[in-house]
Amino acid sequence: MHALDWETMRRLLVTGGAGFIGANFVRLVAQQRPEVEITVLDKLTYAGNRANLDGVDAELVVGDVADERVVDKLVSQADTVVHFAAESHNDNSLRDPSPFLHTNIMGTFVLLEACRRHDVRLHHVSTDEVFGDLEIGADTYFTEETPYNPSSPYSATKAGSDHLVRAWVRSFGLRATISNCSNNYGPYQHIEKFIPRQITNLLLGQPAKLYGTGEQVRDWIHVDDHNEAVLAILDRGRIGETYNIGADQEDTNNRQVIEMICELMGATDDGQARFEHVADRPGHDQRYAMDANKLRRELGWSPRYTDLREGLAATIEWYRAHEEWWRAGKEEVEANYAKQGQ
Ligand code: NAD
Ligand code: TDX
Repeated sequence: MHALDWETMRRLLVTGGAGFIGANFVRLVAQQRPEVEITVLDKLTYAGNRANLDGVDAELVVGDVADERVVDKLVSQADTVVHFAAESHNDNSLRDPSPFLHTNIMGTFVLLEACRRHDVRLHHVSTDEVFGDLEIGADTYFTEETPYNPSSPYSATKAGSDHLVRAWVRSFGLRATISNCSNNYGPYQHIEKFIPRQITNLLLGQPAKLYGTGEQVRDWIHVDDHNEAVLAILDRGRIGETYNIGADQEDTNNRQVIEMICELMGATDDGQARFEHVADRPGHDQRYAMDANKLRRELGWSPRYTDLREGLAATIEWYRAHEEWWRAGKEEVEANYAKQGQ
């Protein structure tokens, strides 16, 4: 199995490139590889935002990754595709799973068929959640060999998409790789997600919202570290392989993350952190922890953000400086959460 010759990557198609991780990826590529022509295919759902690509030299095509006509044309013009487009929020998948089936399963299928027809290299971006969850406090980690055991409609559809990619590699010789990454944080993350929700609540003088007891653990990684890993896989990854991505930061539970954010933002009342407990998420995964040794060893990748507190401080500053980016959508997001007692 051969790695991609990076010199041959000239025309890059990024699906979901107007969302959180995809837009940060497009920014990174535009900055590091100015010779690459970048096209973004994005449906601009509630999670996509044109403004995420402001000032970036990339063409945005507004369309659905499950639309065979538009996908076939764009893939035929590309030599490399990176697939971020997805419905990405667990809580939404519990309210209405239908768009998750459409985008995550059908969208991936349509893209795979186009890549097969045009013999185009694909990298599929996936999540640690496909493995299910781990016991809190146990010395266990997900490896690339951990059996899939997804819990929510979101993670089940991501698991399904990973299986499709592997089947297309094996059955049709598609030149594809997969990465499964842990929880990202950083600029441009939608305010429905845990960290930006708490930061923007506190900026508005509202309490942070903790599901249940807050003992759950996530393996937080800065979005730039995730995207550097995707570049390393495109550059040096072996076709047909899967790589776990994680920054070994699974020693802080949700409650501690909120306490850290409150402290960094000076949000304390008489020494009490300013948060409240709200209804727990049904089927809430307890702990995720990634073993990313294969990526580190084979591809020489390592994370630059190794101190969660520093990464959070920079992220808080970004949300403070970009209120115009998040303010308009805040009431609607909170109204939807309120309906669920969250
Ligand atoms: P996001 O929700 O912020 O962005 C998703 C983007 O996809 C949006 O711009 C949206 O408009 C677009 N999109 C949705 N449906 C589409 C469709 N049918 N056709 C075209 N575009 C469509 O998500 P994110 O957090 O940036 O996640 C990106 C990818 O990374 C997803 O595949 C997700 O599963 C994966 N991932 C996310 C995390 C995380 O912590 N956020 C961790 C690991 C993996
Ligand atoms: O207000 C909240 N309070 C809270 O305690 C929210 C929104 C979440 N939580 C908890 C639930 C989780 O234990 O925080 C943790 C993180 O929640 P999310 O940001 O919703 O992320 P998670 O469900 O862990 O999934 C994320 O990581 C894996 C991304 O949303 C996925 O796209 C990715 O695949």
